[in-house]
Amino acid sequence: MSTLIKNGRVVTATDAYVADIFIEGETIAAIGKNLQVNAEQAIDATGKLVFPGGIDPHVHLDLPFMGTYSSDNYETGSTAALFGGTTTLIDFAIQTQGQSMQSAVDEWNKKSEGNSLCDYSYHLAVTDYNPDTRPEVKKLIEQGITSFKTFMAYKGALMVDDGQMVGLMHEVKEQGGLVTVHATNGDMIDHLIAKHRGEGKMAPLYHYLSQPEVTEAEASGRFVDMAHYTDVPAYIVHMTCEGALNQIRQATRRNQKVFVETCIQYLLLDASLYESEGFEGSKWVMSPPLRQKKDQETLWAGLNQGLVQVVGTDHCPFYIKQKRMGEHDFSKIPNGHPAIEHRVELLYSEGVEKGRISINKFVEATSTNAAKIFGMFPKKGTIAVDSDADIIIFDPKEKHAISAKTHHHNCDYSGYEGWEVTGKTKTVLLRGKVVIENGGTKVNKGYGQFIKRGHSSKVI
Ligand code: DUC
Ligand code: ZN
Ligand code: ZN
Repeated sequence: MSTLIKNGRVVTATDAYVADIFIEGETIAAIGKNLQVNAEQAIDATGKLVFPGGIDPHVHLDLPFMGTYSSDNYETGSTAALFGGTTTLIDFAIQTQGQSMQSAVDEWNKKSEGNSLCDYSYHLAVTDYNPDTRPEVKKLIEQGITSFKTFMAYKGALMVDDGQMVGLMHEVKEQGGLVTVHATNGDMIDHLIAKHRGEGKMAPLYHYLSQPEVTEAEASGRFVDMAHYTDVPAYIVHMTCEGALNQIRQATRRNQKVFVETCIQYLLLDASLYESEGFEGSKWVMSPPLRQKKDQETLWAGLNQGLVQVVGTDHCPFYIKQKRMGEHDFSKIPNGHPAIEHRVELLYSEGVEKGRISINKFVEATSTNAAKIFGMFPKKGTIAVDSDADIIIFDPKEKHAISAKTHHHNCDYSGYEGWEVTGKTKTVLLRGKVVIENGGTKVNKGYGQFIKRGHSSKVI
């Protein structure tokens, strides 16, 4: 199949110009003005923006967590992703303590294979690093799983101690991978949760008050120091606050680069939502929690200063009835919320349209930097000759409102209900095929492929 996208404004991390894009098979064959080619189909993109397909590197599909499962599986989650312009997602295959890393990959393959509409990969979430599991790092990198996630919180289930962290970092550095982290001080948080519960403070607000900024700043600093000592490529997921970002800023003085991801909710929403009526605040119970308005400003500044490279989602939806597991105890509310469908449109509307970031920065943060950091560039993350034809055709003028009534997440609420957004994903191509058009999907589950990723670097 060949396709000609005509007259769109092609925007990459560095350029913006009007051109035609000629696609043959799965990849881009030519880009230029008034291309004279014989294409089997043509798409008129006049007046539209043409972006590289979005990459969300922080997604949890069908995740067993806190006594339940996140409510989007590969079929529903990848469908929602495509509707919003995300063509590749990276999920977390989570090792069960006492078992191998490979068994986590096998378990996640059962969830994903034949079910995804978009392309996907996994980070391997290492919860048990020991002499038996150490040789698996090399084997996973050979399979194209080159990033290793760690948790500094959730003791007894996911958390690794500092000895395991440093051991893993040495090995990952040796084998050419990247270590990522959920950086919050688990022991301190567990103490604060127990304290609040002991005082009978059970409302969703106490989820927030059990994870103060210092818990994230301290753990981020500790992680940065261990990464510096071991010299491993490193990445902090879902950063929320000024205190944590200051640790990164400080590290730049010794010329250390640690990559930083924030998530769209931390740029746009704040902790006042935890004071909503009744149990409403549970909709935004996630870890780390939403922060203050001053932290939002810090994160926007971090994007512009090049300290924050990626905007993800930590998409991890639960139905209200699942959230009600913690109706009388905030510590039992499943952590997470739906977001994958709206990341690209919200960042465009609130970032580019409102003048907070440039359109090139938007492409970097939604696509290019994740492709570079996670070993998929230039196959993914840009619009260039020989790259995969993963493309969003975007109407920058169309206004619409976000609602659980119209979203494609398998979830009965939206954290952004009623938000007015300017700019809409109209048509999406994934590896040369139109996958979203006229408000519908054009492919079936199973079209999405596992993407083998390459080695990591400390610089992009
Ligand atoms: N945070 C969440 O909110 N959900 C899933 C895991 C996590 O770290
Ligand atoms: Zn996390
Ligand atoms: Zn997560």
